[in-house]
Amino acid sequence: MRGIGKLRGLGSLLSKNLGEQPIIDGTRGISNSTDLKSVLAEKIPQQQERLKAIKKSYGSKQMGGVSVDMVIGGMRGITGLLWETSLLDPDEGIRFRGYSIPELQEKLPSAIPDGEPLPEGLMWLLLTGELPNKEQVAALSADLRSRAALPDHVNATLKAMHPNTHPMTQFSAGVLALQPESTFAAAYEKGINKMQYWDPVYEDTMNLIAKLPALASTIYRNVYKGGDLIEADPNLDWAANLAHQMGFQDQETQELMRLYQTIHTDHEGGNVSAHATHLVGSALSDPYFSFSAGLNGLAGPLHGLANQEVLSWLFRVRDELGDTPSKDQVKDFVWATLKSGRVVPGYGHAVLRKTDPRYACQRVFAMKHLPDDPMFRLVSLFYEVVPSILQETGKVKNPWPNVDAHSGVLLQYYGIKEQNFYTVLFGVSRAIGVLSQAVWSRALGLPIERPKSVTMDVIEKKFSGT
Ligand code: AMX
Repeated sequence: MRGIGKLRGLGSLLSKNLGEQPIIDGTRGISNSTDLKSVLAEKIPQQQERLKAIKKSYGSKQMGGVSVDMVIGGMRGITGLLWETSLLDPDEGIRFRGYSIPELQEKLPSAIPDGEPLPEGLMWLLLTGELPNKEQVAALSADLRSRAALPDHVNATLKAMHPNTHPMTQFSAGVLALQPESTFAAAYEKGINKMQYWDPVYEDTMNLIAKLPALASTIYRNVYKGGDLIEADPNLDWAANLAHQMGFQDQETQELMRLYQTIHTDHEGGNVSAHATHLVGSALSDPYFSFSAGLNGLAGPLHGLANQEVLSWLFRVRDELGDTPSKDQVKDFVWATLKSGRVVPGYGHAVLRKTDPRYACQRVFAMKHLPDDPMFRLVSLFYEVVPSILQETGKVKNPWPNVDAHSGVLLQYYGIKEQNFYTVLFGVSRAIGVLSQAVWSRALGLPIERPKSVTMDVIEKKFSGT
């Protein structure tokens, strides 16, 4: 219960600073109820009071200055978002509600003894700040299953698209095709009180996340398997059903999918997919609109598409140098990539300054299940070679691998060979993080985003002394 202990600590620290006005962190006590929505409903008023007290007491305090470099440089280093579900430490990596990935692998319920965590467990944690027990995870799994069916018109929409349409374009369009089902949009039209926004956003979040395995697997089966769809298995959990509906029935692939779907959920609020979802949601666009916007950002090669790029790149290495290239050959290949003005995909990060723990846990999985796979060996060889080369360039701030440097090789090993599809799998997972935050964004009444922009003229006039 470390994360919760941490939050408790923050609560008491804040109350001390505020004198008689205690700030309640809302995560005190562990709920035994298996009904996620009622656990959440209990916590929301406390968190609303907490935010009000923070605004009142600290609203005028400064959290760091903004330099011209920050304004021009994609807002790097500016703290400008509230994001409750996870926090990224540059050296340590991601923590979900205070818990690291290895801690979650130990503490979250799994489908098989000593197995990988179930993403439903992480979803419960992200939404409530509480580590769930087995019964709570089972109840959430069942709730998602009950909402999972995809309306027929969605597949008809997908099929009407040009056959060359990238799976990510189809995925985003499929999410938009579901938008007429939005409970939030309907409630807003009827004039819902803003204190109640979180409730229909929660319903949309549950419905949309529940349907993503069916949507993603429909795209997969349409594009690569002749449109022969597979029904969901009522005995399987959310991630295993995704693998199952794609056509992968063996337990090890389903375990990989559970791990994959857990680790890609959330990476605090400033990354492109999270921020795009948050920004669009701040206009009170419903979760279908806002998550689709997040997916469009995830589709960029500097963000989620990097997992596809990594694999294409590894294949080029293998085609040119064979299965077992020497270190020197790999070094030359990396330098050639850099000299041609391209990035080394899967390496670098805007915030992280160490090997991504999401890379590290996939490496552990590979060492356990596929230690002798030639592609895994190649990935390991790159891990030995790339960081020092990127350091040598003198400009790359983080020479270490990120999550995307590893995932493709694991998927390949289990027969999911279509790399154009990989970012869809990333997107399915990302929904859990960004939509859990969307529930809290509406519960906390966060306002429409509207940062100030300036022209070059303004900067020159301000600082040139003219
Ligand atoms: N290969 C080559 N050059 C790189 C590099 C890499 N992997 N990572 C950074 N650089 C370069 C930048 O392009 C930039 O060059 P420039 O000054 O000539 O424009 C310079 O190093 C400084 O960049 P930075 O501050 O270290 O990184 P950033 O915050 O601007 O960008 C990121 C971060 C992830 C976009 C970048 O590292 C990159 O392009 N990596 C490869 C693509 C990738 O793996 N993306 C996935 C990231 C994780 C995710 O979102 N899924």
